[in-house]
Amino acid sequence: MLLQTVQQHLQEEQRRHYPQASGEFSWLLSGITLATKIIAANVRRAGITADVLGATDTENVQGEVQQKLDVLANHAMMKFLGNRGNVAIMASEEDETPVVVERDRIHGKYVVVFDPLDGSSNIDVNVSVGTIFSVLRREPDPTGQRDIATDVLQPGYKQVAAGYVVYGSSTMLVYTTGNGVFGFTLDPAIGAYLLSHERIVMPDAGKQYSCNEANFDSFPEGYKKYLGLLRSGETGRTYSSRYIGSLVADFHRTLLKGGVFLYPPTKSHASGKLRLLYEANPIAFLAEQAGGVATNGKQRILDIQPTEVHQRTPLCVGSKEEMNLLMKMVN
Ligand code: P6P
Repeated sequence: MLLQTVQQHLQEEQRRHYPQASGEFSWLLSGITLATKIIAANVRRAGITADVLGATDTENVQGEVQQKLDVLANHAMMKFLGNRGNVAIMASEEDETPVVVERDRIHGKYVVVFDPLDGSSNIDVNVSVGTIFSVLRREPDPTGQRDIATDVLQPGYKQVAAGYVVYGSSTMLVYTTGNGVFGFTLDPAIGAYLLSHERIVMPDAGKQYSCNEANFDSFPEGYKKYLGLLRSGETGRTYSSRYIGSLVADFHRTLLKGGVFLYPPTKSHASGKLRLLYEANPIAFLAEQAGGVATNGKQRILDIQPTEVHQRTPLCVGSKEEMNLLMKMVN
């Protein structure tokens, strides 16, 4: 297979689907790939370099103690996206309010929302973590006075790109621009993401379900019945349970192997725990582009109109077969 970098691949995709493309989007994505290479280098050395393991003495907007790598990852994304010249607004899981890039507030064509290091509480025990991003378009704002919420709170079907980097046994970038899903593996020897998964398609059915079963007793009844059915073998399929507790890792496995990932409403998170804008929406865009399904148990994730930057949602995502059965049982 011809080794192709993500930049080459993106240029070809842009030429094929958007011949008039200015190259601005490719330039934006290169900011994300650069930031994630820096994050990867620090995640990989976390145990041995300057004190990046462990928690800071600060909390983020979620009230979660910030891991030191969270802070580093957020700075990297802010710095290398903010200097692209075409990103007007950035919204991060780590920051209460979106950041306006003043220099690009008028002409900037893009908004990027991201979780710079999802699952970071797993870092100290060497479990895979990830960076998740979602790119939205925005109209120029000649007056510079537009309410930034107008540009940030867009439904997921308006995303122009989405992806994640999973810092696992290898570092992989998976992204879509609406014409399929592609995977690139970081070659540390040359510091480049090389195409390793041409056009990822999620299997129509799988053999694994993924949820935090410690919350089982507080799941709504339909979810309990659904999981009971998967476990019983009455569907004609035998399932294993796999749960890492890191969304990017749990979804990456579901994307490649099929099956279903669930974070239903629970007693402690009645509206679900995962965030709509920078977790559920990019994951849902990727899932649908790979032939899968993503809902909040009642409606398509990508159709939800956001009302707050950090709003939460239940998330059910996976193969057609498992998701069609789920929708019949939880509604
Ligand atoms: P729980 C990690 O903290 C995270 O935001 C997601 O990456 C992951 O899917 C979820 O929370 C795990 O939550 O309640 O099972 O620990």
